Amino acid sequence: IKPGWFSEINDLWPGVSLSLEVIKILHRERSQYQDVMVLDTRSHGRTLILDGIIQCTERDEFSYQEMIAFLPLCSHPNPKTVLIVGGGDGGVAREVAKHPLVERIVQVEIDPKVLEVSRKYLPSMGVGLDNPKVTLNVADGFQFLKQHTGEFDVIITDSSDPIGPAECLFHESYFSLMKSALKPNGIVCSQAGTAWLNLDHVTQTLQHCKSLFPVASYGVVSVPTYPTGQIGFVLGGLNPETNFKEPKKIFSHSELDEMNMRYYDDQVHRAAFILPRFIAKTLNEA
Ligand code: AAT
Repeated sequence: IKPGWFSEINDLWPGVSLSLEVIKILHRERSQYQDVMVLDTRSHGRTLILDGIIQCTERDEFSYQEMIAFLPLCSHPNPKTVLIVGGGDGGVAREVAKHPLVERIVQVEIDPKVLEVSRKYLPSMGVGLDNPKVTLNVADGFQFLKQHTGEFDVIITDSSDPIGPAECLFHESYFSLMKSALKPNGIVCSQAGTAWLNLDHVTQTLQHCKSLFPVASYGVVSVPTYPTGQIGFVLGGLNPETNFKEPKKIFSHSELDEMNMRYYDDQVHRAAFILPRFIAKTLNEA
C-alpha cells in the first residue's frame, strides 16, 4: 500500500480495492459502534469512512443520495411521511426534504458520532440533519422499527454494508418489520450492494423483499467511489399495481434545476431498472 493513500480493503470484496490519495486526516476515533474517520482527499474532497469502508465523498455522493431518495419517492403517489434508517451523514435527509409532497421525515441513526462528525466536516450533507422537516432519533433501526406500525409512506434504508452494526438490516425479519411500519400502499428502498462482486448477496436481499411484498425490484446507480463503481437498491411495494420502472411523479427540468438535482430525472429513473443480462437472469431465476 502506497504511503499517503487510503485503500478500501475488505473481505466483502476480496482481492480488489479503490484507493484515494489523502491530503489530511481530519478526524479519527473509535465510537461505541465503529471506527469513524474523515479524510480530505486529492481527487474526491472530504470522505467519510466507517470501519475502513467509504460511506460518501463530497464529489460523487449526490448520485447515491438522489437515487436512494427519489426512486422510492417518485414511485409513490403521495409520499407524506418518510422514515430514513441510517444515513448519518445527512445526505439522504437533504434529498428527501426536496420533494414537495414530503411533510415529515423521521430518521434513525445508530451512531451519534457520525452525526457529529458530518455536521462538523461534511456540512453540505450534514445540513440535511437540521432540516425543519426532520426528527432525528439515535437508535438501532431494527429496534426502532419494532415500536412503529402503520406510520410511514416510504422507508429508506441508507445503511452501511452487512458487517458490523448494519448486519441486521439485511435480514428477512428486517423487511418484515419495515412492512408492518408502512401505511397502506407504502414503499421500501434499501441499499443492497453491487451486482459485480456480491450478486449472491443482492439476490438474497431481493428474495427477502419478494417473499413479503407483492412487487419488488433491483435498481442501479453508478457511484465511482463505491466498490466496482456500481451499487443498487432493493425496492418493495405493498400495492401490487406499483411499477417501479414508471415514475408516478415526473419533475420538469426547470423544477429539477431548482431542486439542485444533478443525477436523477424520470429517464434516469426508468433506466435504473433496466438491467444487464447477467444481472437480470440471476435475479429472475432466483
Ligand atoms: N449516505 C451514504 C452513507 C451510508 S451511511 C450508513 C449509515 O448507517 C452510517 O451512518 C451508520 O452509522 C448507520 N447504521 C449502521 N447500522 C445501523 C443500524 N443498525 N441502525 C441505524 N443506523 C445504522 C451508506 C454507505 C454504503 C456503503 C456502500 N459500500
